[in-house]
Amino acid sequence: MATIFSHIAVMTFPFSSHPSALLNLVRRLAASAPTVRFSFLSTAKSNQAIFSGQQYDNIKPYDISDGLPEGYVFTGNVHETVEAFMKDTPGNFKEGMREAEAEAGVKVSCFLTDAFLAFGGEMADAMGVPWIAFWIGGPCSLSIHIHTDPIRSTVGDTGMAQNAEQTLKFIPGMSKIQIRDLPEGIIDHLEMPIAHALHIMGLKLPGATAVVLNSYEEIDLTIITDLKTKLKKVLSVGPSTLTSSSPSKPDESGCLPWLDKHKAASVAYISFGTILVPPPSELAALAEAIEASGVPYLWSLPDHSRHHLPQGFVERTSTRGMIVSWAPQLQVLAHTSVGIHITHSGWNSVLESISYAVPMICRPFFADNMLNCRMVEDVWEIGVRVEDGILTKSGTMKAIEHLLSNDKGKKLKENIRLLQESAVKAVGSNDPGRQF
Ligand code: U2F
Repeated sequence: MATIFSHIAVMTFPFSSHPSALLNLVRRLAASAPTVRFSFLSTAKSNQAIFSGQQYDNIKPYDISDGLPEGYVFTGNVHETVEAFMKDTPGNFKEGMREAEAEAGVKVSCFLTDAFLAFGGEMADAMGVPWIAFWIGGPCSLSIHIHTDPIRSTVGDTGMAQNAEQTLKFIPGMSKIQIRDLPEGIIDHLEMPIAHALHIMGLKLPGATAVVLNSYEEIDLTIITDLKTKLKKVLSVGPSTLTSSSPSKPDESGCLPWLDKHKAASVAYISFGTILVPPPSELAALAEAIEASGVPYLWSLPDHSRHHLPQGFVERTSTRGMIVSWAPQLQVLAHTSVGIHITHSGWNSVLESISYAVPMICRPFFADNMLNCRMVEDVWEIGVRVEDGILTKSGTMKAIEHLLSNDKGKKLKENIRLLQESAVKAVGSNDPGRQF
């Protein structure tokens, strides 16, 4: 290991895809700055999952408290674990940082944090060092958090229902976004602890030395231009998909050889991200739609949800379907057989679909999902939202037909190819499949 000249404390929000996206960025930075030590502070569970035994010369993971009582058994409620963790901040990070400084023998001279952790800015201020915040979501959702107060004052006390269809045309680049697309915690559900943290984040980010976006400028030029007038420095470094050098996990279930057996652009890939499982009735409806449409499918579905599928569905569709508990999503979307992505519209999933030009069927659930879905359907026109926003048999079949149809589907495909081209150009790569 080279002599350490400076020391960066990296602070993660240890849930869903947040830590792995931040580690992707840190790996890129660490490779080009071998004399900088990156102390990666996260919970033991998250560090174990994302490092999975892998070691780096100048990135060192440190486990910090998750705030949960000893012997805690997960109840299925993610909000509970997020709340416990947030209550333990910033003390748990300060303790981790002291340990890292003692071991490295070099004081921390910069903070790189998940943007959710705005107290990282206060820690940096107190030490007189820079704060770099990483926004894992899209420019559109960041803009919402930066403009939370103007949105609240425009809507007033009348709430979501009264204003559902009102657009945010008073925010640059957001004229297609409606009030009903807003994440919880902007004008309703203000009691959620994460809502408070995100409001504070929106107020503090203008003080950050720089905000790093997991996106690229051409995708949302007007929004990013506006963000640049509100933030000191905006660095667009994505899509991280096209810049990372290894897939998240190996193809243990054999998805790729299975895909090899199918025709080009014929398979529907289904996944709802890292934390969400649709309600049982929607899982059943989706399965019925898949069966009736005859489309081949690859479904990433946690084991504990499989009993919600209609009886006999797996057997009846076994020659054209595969269900796995985890798929190597990047490689799956990069595979020529995949022609449809059925998704919750999490930002990483949307960016990955764009990176490999796979049009989407969106069933948004929470947080930024509704915003991303609106952008996909109405701004970029690279996918459709399922009818009435929920998975029904007939609505999902219509969406599948739409994507497979010659005229409408072709247009979506052309649009997403153009976005893919601009993404590839933005990260300076000629071949989006090069990392596999
Ligand atoms: C939360 O999002 P999620 O982590 O649930 O969803 P995504 O942002 O779409 O990220 C999912 C990642 O997990 C990977 C996939 C994505 O990189 O490639 N993955 C996989 O490799 N294999 C699988 O079988 C399933 C998933 C939140 F829900 C969203 O609203 C936010 O946009 C996001 C960022 O804040 O965090």
